[in-house]
Amino acid sequence: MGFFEKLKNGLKKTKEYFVGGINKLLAGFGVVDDELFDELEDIMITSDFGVETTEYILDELRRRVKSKKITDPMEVKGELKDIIAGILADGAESGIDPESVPVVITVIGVNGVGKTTSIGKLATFYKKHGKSVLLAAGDTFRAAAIEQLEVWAGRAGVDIIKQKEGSDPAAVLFDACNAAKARNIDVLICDTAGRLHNKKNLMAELAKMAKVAGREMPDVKRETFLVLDATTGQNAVNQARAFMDVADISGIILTKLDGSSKGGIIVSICRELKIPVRLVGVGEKADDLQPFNAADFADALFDD
Ligand SMILES: Nc1nc2c(ncn2[C@@H]2O[C@H](COP(=O)(O)OP(=O)(O)OP(=O)(O)O)[C@@H](O)[C@H]2O)c(=O)[nH]1
Ligand SMILES: [Mg+2]
Repeated sequence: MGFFEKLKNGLKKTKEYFVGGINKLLAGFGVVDDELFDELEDIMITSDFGVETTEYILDELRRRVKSKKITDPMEVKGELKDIIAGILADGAESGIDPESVPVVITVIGVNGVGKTTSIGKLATFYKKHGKSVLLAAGDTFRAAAIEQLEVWAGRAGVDIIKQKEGSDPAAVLFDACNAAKARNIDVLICDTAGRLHNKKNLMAELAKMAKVAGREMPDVKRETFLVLDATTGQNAVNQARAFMDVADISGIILTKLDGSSKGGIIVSICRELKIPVRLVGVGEKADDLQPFNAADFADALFDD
């Protein structure tokens, strides 16, 4: 399956629910009136666009309908797609450039959102582009977390630096940085624990890890990717706000789009958080993580 087909396939549930709903709605309306906008609003809210973003989009849509004198409901869809594509394209530095190395990436996020899986996929992605990759088992909270990362390292054919369960994540990262330097590694990716810390502990732990990376690899680009689970809807936006207080987030990985019919959340994220979406997860396998591209995404969403 090609890149675009895979994305379309990953967005199947959202396409059925959101775009399918809109198609049905527009086909049933003879005119563009307030009732049509009310129904559109319902579909967008239940697709997790969020209240604020839904209002913004519908205001813009009303403005365009008026200025372009649109009377055919079917024309509304094209305008809607255009507005959504515009919001998705607004995030600076979205996507990911595999040639932008060396880089140290720390992956953060709450329990079960898909951090470890995304790290495995990212390792596969860089490996495919000919880059050398090293993983750091920074989730030392559970032994199973270290083993899970080892399995992904094996799949991707990359090495992993680990310590025993309960060790200091910053110490694991310290080892990993030194191994990366000694082996001339292009991409070092560090896992973190997803347990719900209190904010103060989380902030201290992440700050300590950032300090280690900054000290050990001062000339290397550093990224912090926040992983959000698309199936959690607006909750994902709230999680992001909490993490923005404790870490300097350079991008978002939005996972499990394939498992959600409410993919509208990505529009809400792009508009409300002002953090670029870098990658999207569209399945559980190693090649089910795609660099985010706004135009492709809008096409895949609206394409029949
Ligand atoms: N369908 C689908 N499942 C995914 C995707 N990304 C991750 N998952 C699944 O989500 C579950 C949790 O993934 P993990 O990678 O273990 O999540 P985590 O954030 O590391 O979890 P903790 O370490 O417990 O905090 C696993 O069953 C993954 O297979 C995705 O894009 N699509
Ligand atoms: Mg994990």
